[in-house]
Amino acid sequence: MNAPLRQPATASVQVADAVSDAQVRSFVDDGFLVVPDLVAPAEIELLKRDTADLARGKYPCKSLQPLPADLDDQQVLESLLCIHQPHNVSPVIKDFVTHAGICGVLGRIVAAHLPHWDGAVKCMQSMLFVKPPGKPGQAWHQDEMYIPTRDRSLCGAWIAIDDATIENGCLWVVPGSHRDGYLFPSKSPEDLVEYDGSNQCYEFDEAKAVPVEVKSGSVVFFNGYLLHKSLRNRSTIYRRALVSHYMNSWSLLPWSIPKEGTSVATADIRRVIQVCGTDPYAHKGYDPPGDDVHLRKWGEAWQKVKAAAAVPKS
Ligand SMILES: O=C(O)CCC(=O)C(=O)O
Repeated sequence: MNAPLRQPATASVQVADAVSDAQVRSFVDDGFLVVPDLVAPAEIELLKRDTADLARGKYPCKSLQPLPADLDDQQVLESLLCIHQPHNVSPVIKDFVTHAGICGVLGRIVAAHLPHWDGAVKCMQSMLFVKPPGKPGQAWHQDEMYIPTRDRSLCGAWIAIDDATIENGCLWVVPGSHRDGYLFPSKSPEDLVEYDGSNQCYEFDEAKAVPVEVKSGSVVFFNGYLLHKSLRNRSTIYRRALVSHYMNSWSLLPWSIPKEGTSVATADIRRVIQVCGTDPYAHKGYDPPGDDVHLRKWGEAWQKVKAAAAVPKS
């Protein structure tokens, strides 16, 4: 079999520093940081338009085919919880993955817990949460459970497209829960009205949780070990958010079980985008971006959980 096609390395990106030392310290201590007004109102309008355009199939791909033009935005969006990897197909979303203001923060915080880190950051994932009125949130979890890094540097940058409130299902976090680098045990969620069926962490003090209510255009940065969740949208407006995930470029990304003949120690997914500083592994090249998205739809997730629960345990 041929070796996978590699793109040439274009792996050095300079962005202006965008945070104070006090903000970096609070990210290291608390595991999250809110930066208001990082995304301009005109950019937010662009994101809103692109969310509906994506759902309408403006960028045709296997999972998103063009829909009839007479459907209104509500009809095309109403069953969508989340579009995974929208930057694979939308150039608009790809521009937000490399947003200069956001990357200026990432270049200071992502691996600020490591003494000699030089600010190099790469991105491996984007998710566009649509979360229409009435739709569920995602139960307590840690993102490192899904995307392992070798140095605890995973970081989400969650752009609030709408004002995010307790009522419409903002993020909740347990400050400091990232500090030990401990993966909490998890199980299927019990409350399938509140949550979308993804696994739920337990055995921690939930009384320490705080809501993260933010205005549209704010960005919430959070470490991959930070316990976080969101509740059902109880309001009459959408709670849209674009979250992209980043990590220290010096850490390998052992995101999937390595192919036969390679070892766990050197496993390194190269479907990444360098967004800040210089990629020390640029000599390996990059895997080409995906050409599809994955849809998390309300109803389907719930049916899956129900079906799994109905299978008798042997
Ligand atoms: O926005 C949400 O509702 C959940 C986001 C989340 O859990 C994540 O980005 O990891």
